[in-house]
Amino acid sequence: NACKLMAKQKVALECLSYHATAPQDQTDRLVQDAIASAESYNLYSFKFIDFDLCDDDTCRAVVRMFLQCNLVQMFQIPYDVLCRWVLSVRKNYRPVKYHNWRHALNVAQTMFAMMKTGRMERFMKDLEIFGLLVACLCHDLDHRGTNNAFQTKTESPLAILYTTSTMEHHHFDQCVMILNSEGNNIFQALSPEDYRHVMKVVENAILSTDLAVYFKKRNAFLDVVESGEFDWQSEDKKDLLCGMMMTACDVSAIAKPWEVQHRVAKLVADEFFDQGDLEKLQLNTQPVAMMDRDRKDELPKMQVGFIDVICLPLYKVLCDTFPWITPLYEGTLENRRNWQDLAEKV
Ligand code: 5BB
Ligand code: ZN
Repeated sequence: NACKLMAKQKVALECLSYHATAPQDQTDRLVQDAIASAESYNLYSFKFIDFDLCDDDTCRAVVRMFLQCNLVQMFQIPYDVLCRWVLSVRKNYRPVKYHNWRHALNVAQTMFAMMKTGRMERFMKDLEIFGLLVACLCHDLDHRGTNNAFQTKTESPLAILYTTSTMEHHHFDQCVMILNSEGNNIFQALSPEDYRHVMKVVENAILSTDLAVYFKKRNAFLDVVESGEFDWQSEDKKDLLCGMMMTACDVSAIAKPWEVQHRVAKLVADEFFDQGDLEKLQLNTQPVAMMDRDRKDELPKMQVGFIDVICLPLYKVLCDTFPWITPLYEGTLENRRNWQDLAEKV
């Protein structure tokens, strides 16, 4: 426990020097900005791409999603607080190759599209939609481009603090820290009961983005679906569903048009290779194939494995239950064919 306390202090100190919320002039500018339509940002589409958006537009697109879900009015979010919070969240992502603010935006947009175009909002309470959007935007906060196994291997303070789902606990901590910063609490008008509920939704959702948690919960989810009970209202079932939706959004780059998927997979690979380099240099160990630059020819084969083991089973069961999200399944199948073709060329 003394160990944990030390670790906590180390993490706190490290974060103190890095963390800051958005400055007032930046907030003022976003508050004044006109927010373009959801259609102009292509927010309703499962083929949404962030590549052509400038940094300012990424924030405007997020504000548009909140407006479009009527969350500002419904939960009386002061508009300047919403704008400051969005900018603060963006600021607390690091400029790593894949797990950066753009990834968070894409995950949130897929959640928005699943709710609206995928017609899943009818199974959710407004407060849960609010919580899920927040969770998507915050789910990888302060990611360092290295995974849980790396934290454990390097005995990082974070790994001492949290032995399982190390990074995901940290992402949630960062999320809470931003909300608790002056002028950033978009939940400020909620009743104590709603506040507790939405924080529970956010926590469950962020912790569910650990792939280990997904594997642990997937069978329970399949059981619920197979039992044919479409009553998603009970608490545990709702938590399971929210967790599966988070994973579906987190990996949704795999369902994008081929050119986009190809480009994003390169970013994922580059981040993995950077970790592999650290392992070779700092730890003097041989990284797994996925993180070994010298084995980049195996990328197509690994993507096929990723699709078969993680993505298609998830999208299949979700589509069987919620048919309007089928574009995620079809897009993934199409990319599987492309990766398989490339794998056969090597
Ligand atoms: C994933 C689970 N892992 C513990 C072992 C490796 N696998 S994998 O074989 O399915 C795999 C997945 C192998 C290579 C991969 O990318 C090579 C570029 C991927 C992969 N993962 N491909 C992707 O396009 C994406 Br998106 C992802 C998800 C990456 C983030 C996963 C973060 C989980 C948080 C702990
Ligand atoms: Zn993520």
